[in-house]
Amino acid sequence: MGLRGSKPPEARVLLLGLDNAGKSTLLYKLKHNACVCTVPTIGFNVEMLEVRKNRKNIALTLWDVGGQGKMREHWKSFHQDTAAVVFVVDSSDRRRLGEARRELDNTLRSEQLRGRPLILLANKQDVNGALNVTEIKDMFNLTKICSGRDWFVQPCSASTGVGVEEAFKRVVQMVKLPSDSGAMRDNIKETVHYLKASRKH
Ligand code: G3D
Ligand code: MG
Repeated sequence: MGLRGSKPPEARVLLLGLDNAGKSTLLYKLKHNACVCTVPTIGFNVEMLEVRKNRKNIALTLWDVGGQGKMREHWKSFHQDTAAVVFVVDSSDRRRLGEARRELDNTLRSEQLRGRPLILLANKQDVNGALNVTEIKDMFNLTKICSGRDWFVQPCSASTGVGVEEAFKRVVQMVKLPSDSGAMRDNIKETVHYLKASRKH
């Protein structure tokens, strides 16, 4: 926390990806350096981490929005004021790579995410037969779909922790800071209200 209760500016990072990609495992690994048993995320998990960037403290809020089909339609309500997108891919699940690619394509088409950096995490590298970074880059056609934004592919394993710290450092480096943190906080509150309301239906 900042001095005398002053809050550091917040930057929202979206953790997206299909269900089972490893988003929740990654979030817990980052926050607690622990592997916990995850259950499919219904709704969202959010964690805040304080980091330093450009000699300032910033609070990164990492939003792990449920990846199951039903929740994906809500992803777009998180796009506003997003400082970076982290898209997690299960590199070992070749069957679902096409589906993951379509979701990433859709996400990057969002007007509100225009120019926002993308960090693609090629997760589950510990699994035999997982696609490597070059294969993932080609498979997702990243050079083409990421024109006009910074992007990076980081191999990692959320279970073993290999590559997780590097991924996070990369996120901090690439994140775009909001110009108005007050407005950002209001937006986060609004999003929480929106999701709570939509879960009741
Ligand atoms: P999600 O939040 O993206 O839906 P989870 O995914 O974090 O819930 O993870 C889904 C499953 O993948 C979990 O297994 C989790 O342990 C596993 N997993 C996550 N990351 C890795 C990884 O890097 N390597 C391996 N081998 N497994 C991983 P279960 O069996 O609990 O469903
Ligand atoms: Mg989850």
